[in-house]
Amino acid sequence: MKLPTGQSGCFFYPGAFDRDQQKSLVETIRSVLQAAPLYQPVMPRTGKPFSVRMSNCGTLGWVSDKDGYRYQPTHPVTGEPWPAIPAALKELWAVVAPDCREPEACLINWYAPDAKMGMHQDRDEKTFDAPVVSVSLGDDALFKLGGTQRGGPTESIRLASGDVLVMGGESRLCFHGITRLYPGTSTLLDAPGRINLTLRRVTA
Ligand code: MD6
Ligand code: FE
Repeated sequence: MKLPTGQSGCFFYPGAFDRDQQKSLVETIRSVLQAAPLYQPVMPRTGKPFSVRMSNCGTLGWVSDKDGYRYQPTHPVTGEPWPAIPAALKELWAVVAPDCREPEACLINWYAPDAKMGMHQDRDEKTFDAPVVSVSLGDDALFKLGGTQRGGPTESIRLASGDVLVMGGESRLCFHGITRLYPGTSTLLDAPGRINLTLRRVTA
């Protein structure tokens, strides 16, 4: 995909997971969330809560609290190790990032209908050699994608259930965020809302 700012390495695969695959992925994520419940992260310093609730699977999980952003091997509330990354997601990684070592972290973001995600870069990993691979499930969302400098030109992509977005290469550090959801556009989940999964390699 050609970005407004010209970076290469960003790939969009609409409908990469069909309906049955999405259903099965949701069931798998539900069982992950039974072991590692969604919690409400807060912003470093300010302690302002995110509107998105989060959990993780993998050997490392991304967490945010008053002390900062980091990866850690255990759930911040239960203290338990994160569950393993489901096979279907490891298979996706092998297809879209065949030359990279296996993913270590899968961040699970849950959006209520009014939740958003501010513009950010994914830069807490020790290596940027591997892409971030994202899967959307449930209601459509508007994804805003810019360049590597905050405040530059952006474009918006409407992400639907089953879509996969890969941000690697020059696009790995591009700013991005979720502007809004379109509640009621998917019947995949029992209630309005959206799940986003992002797979990452954290260590070199
Ligand atoms: C979301 N996604 O789609 C938020 N990050 O809800 C991300 O923050 C993201 O989709 C890095 C690469 C791809 C992404
Ligand atoms: Fe991100």
